[in-house]
Amino acid sequence: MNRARTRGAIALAGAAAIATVVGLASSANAGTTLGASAAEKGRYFGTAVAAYKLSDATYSGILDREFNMITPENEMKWDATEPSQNSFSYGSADQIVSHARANGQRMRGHALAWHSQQPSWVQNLSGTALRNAMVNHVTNVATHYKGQIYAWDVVNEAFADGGNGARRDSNLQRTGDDWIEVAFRTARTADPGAKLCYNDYNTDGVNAKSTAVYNMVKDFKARGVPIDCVGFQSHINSGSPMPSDYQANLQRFADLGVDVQITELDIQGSGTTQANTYASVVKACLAVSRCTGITVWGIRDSDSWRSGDTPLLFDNNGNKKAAYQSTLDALNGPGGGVSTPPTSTPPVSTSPSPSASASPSNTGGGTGNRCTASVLINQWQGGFTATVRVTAGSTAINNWTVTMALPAGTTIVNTWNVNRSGNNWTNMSYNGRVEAGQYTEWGLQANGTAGTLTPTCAGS
Ligand code: G2I
Repeated sequence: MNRARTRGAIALAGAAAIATVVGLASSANAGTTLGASAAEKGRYFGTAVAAYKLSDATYSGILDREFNMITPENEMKWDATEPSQNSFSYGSADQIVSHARANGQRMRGHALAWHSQQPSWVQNLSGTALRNAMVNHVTNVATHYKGQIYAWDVVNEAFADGGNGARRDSNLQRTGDDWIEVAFRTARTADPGAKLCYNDYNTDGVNAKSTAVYNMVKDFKARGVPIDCVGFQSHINSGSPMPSDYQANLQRFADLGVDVQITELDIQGSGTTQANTYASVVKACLAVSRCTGITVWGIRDSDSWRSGDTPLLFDNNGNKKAAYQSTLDALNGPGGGVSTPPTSTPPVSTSPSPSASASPSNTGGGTGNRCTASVLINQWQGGFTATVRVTAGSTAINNWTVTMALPAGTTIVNTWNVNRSGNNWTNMSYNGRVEAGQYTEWGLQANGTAGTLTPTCAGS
């Protein structure tokens, strides 16, 4: 039953050693882009993307150079994906997903159920009809993108501002308090491989609203409602400055057993002040081992929903700002050890739900020199993920190579926590060290049929 908890405990046991390796790697080999530097810390660095801007060469040039996670800014919202009831339109969102696939970027899905940006037919529904429409929407959209989403914002902004920690009034809320857990359960069934997140704003420090979210997450964990992560939007400005307990707040959520992510970061300002705040946010994430990544809400200041605040990392011409450099420096700085490196958090490995454990279609394994490798396959129509576990023998190893061939006709979409050379898969800088009897995991996503995979492991 407590598969996720057991894995977490084992991973924690090796955390000190992994952190040491990360520290050495980062000083010797500092990244030169946001994505690469975050990856060296076992994290991602993402941005919101608008499909219609992908044809802008400056925009996509920066996107593909710097970012390894993409959130569609508007294209996966309800008004975009189901403009009329039960008639789905995925054109713009698919364009972004194809771009991500072609450029080795992963996807955060945003957002399945939200009071805002609902098509007018939804705004006009209530009661059971609305509840059923929501379930149908979540099922269809999550199924369409099954296997292609690292994490979904399943429910967005469901709590009210102000001091009482209440739910936000909305048509969805009026269908009953359980609408949130119904959305999460529905999403888990549709895509057992995606991490399922609750996402909100003004929850970046310890306050009545974030505590209400905290209590909901705690309750969900206690009752087995499938939730894997909490997103903190972090729209920081003069009216909503970075709270002094930002890191402590991330940590208290992480301590509930969920990943935390900074999902829509932008910081009003300019020059050194803005640069310092960006660095503080990055350092806070690096200090929380379950903070798996940071997404900024746009690329250039001119791309921002609040362009007048000049809140992003690149100016209107696509030049790097001081905030870019401070962000990169913070990513390359000390700290950032991870117990389970998040780029290694494969879509299928930590899902605690019963449906996830039912989904692997086969398992294989092999014994080798100083380590063993086993693989868990999650196959769906047309594609699969393979999560490979490398377990050290009776002595610790510092490097490993898994040999594993994929069947002809398969094409790799994405890999995490691993370097590949043909059929040889070797450790990254941060996950080569595996203590005696402990394990690390890496994975891949591919098109085609996995069949039976037979990994063998060699450690040194
Ligand atoms: O408001 C900032 C963000 C807060 N958290 C949830 C995010 O989803 C939200 O993103 C923003 C987008 O950045 C805006 O681009 O959400 C807004 C809508 O709530 C987006 O604005 C909308 C405009 O209001 C529409 O008029 C426009 O048609 O963008 C649409 C597409 O360009």
